[in-house]
Amino acid sequence: MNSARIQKSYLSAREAYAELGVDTDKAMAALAEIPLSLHCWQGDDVGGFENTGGSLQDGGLQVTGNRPGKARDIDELRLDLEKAFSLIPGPHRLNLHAIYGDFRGRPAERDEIAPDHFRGWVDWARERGLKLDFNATCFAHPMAADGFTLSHPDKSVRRFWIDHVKACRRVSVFMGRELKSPCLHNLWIPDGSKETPVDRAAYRGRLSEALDEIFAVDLGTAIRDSLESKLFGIGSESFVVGSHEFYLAYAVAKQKLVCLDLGHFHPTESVADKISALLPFLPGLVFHLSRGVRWDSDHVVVLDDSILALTEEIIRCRALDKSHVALDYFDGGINRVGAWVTGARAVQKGLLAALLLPEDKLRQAEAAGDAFQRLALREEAKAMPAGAVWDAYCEKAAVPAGTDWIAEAVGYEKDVLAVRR
Ligand code: RNT
Ligand code: ZN
Repeated sequence: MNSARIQKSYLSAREAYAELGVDTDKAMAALAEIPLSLHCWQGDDVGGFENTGGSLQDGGLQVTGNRPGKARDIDELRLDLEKAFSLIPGPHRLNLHAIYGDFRGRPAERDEIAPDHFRGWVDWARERGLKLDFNATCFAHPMAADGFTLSHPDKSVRRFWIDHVKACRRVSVFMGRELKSPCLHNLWIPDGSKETPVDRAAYRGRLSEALDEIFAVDLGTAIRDSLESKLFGIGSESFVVGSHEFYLAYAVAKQKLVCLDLGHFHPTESVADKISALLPFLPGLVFHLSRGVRWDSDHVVVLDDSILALTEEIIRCRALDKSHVALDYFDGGINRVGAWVTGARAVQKGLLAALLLPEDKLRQAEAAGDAFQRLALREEAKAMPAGAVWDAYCEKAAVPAGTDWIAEAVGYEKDVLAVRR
């Protein structure tokens, strides 16, 4: 995109926003302070680098699409991530799952993983100014094949997964300390069933006990723990042990973070509306930005109403300090690097749109009880030139503005991804 044109459009946009009392330079500066946690698993369809013989479906996740080019090892994944990061403006985090450790030469069962398996990731992240987040992987493993992990009726299965999550928390502390930024450790488990169990309470009682054991050791400030609920999954249509109510109650009682995945609620339920209700009672919220389509929850994020509502609410509630914004989707059917960038830029555009709203005027109208002006102003704000501010922001961050990055993603797929067989 032509730099002179970007500047010209920006100056005109800046004036238009100033008329509404909005400072576009301030909005850009605020956006530059918001880290996004990019999910590593878009790069290889949640495959990971271990070899346990488990299949992804042993845990209720499914990736569709068979496009050539998924990362086959750590080096390829890092290369792809570097490409993606180069097309996304601003500061970043990388969100790793336990199955993405470096197990070359030192294979480990899930309950044996250790900081050493992630030293390479930490070094790589440090060199690039990235921070790391982490997830226990309680799926895609023979021990999860019957759909239960931490709430499993069999004590030895529970032991295995409890030990896995404990090990993952230790890895998180290592990452947080090494990179001098608290590592978010998020826990999602697939536990649930296709049909309704007779004794739901027993499953939830066991999960609660398992969590108590997992969190029994206070690991300090280098780690933050969050719990992610789900409404239903493949094979857990009738019952999910870790439902929203279960984790919310647990998190309030034990002061853990709650992870709200946009694809894990009833389609008409507003995740944005939950923020102001939950934040007063929780140490923080994690957002898994995803896009639900009918029964499936993991489509590439686009700038739709749910993202706009959520980003607006995060800004409006002054919730940034207590929010952790992460991406969570996987599409194996399109350019995988392009999928990362599409979602990340969509979220950033949503945040920018929120930062550019004429907040003072809207608050004044509300305080005056003027619902009409509040409504009309919000409507007009939708046609303001936010795109011109976005382009200027990209240029300032030295990443391609406008549509220029698309050609780069296409070229990368052609030159690098498509030749992987
Ligand atoms: C699954 C959850 C979970 C996973 C990742 C891979 O429904 O959304 O967050 O997508 O941990
Ligand atoms: Zn999620």
